[in-house]
Amino acid sequence: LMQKGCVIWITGFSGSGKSTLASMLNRQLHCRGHVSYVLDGDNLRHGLNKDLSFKAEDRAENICRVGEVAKLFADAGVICTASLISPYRRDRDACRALVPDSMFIEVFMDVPLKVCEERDPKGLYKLARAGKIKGFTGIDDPYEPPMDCEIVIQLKDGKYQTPKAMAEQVVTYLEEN
Ligand code: GGZ
Repeated sequence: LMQKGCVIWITGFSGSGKSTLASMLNRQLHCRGHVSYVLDGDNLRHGLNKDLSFKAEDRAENICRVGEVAKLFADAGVICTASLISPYRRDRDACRALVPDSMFIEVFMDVPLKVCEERDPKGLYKLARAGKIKGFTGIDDPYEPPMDCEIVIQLKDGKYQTPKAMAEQVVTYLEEN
């Protein structure tokens, strides 16, 4: 019996743990015998989306293209996880509108900017604060958190949860719905 495909759309600040969750989720789904695939914003910007900048209209185009690709995967029966900052509500909602509502699962990485900035895994916040990167999400570009999403991933006692715990939260949602 073929599994039903869906789109798992992970949104949140740079450094909030989107890619970590996406790859652990991918692993857990594989282990359970599902076919899944990850579309990572940062990776795709080196290929499919390498012509796009970080200004609002290019982010919208970036998100729209990934939404279309995710839809194709979902149509093919794949559990497709997209991890992009996707800072604008309107762009995320446009992706949601591409598939039946029950096939779009929006996951919000609810990590305060301060925590992401302290982690700063690639040193990008530091560059943005120094004015060396312009239009960085959270510093001098907006982020609009989801108002009604399917899953919220939160800190535990002010600290990041383990990748395993975060992925299990999503798998549990998928099993229950
Ligand atoms: C936000 C930026 C920027 C600016 C470069 N703003 O944490 P990362 O480094 O590895 O991933 C981020 C990635 C964001 O790409 P997305 O395709 O997810 O963004 S969006 O959905 O908004 O289109 C970050 C890096 O690119 N990066 N410049 N100005 N993030």
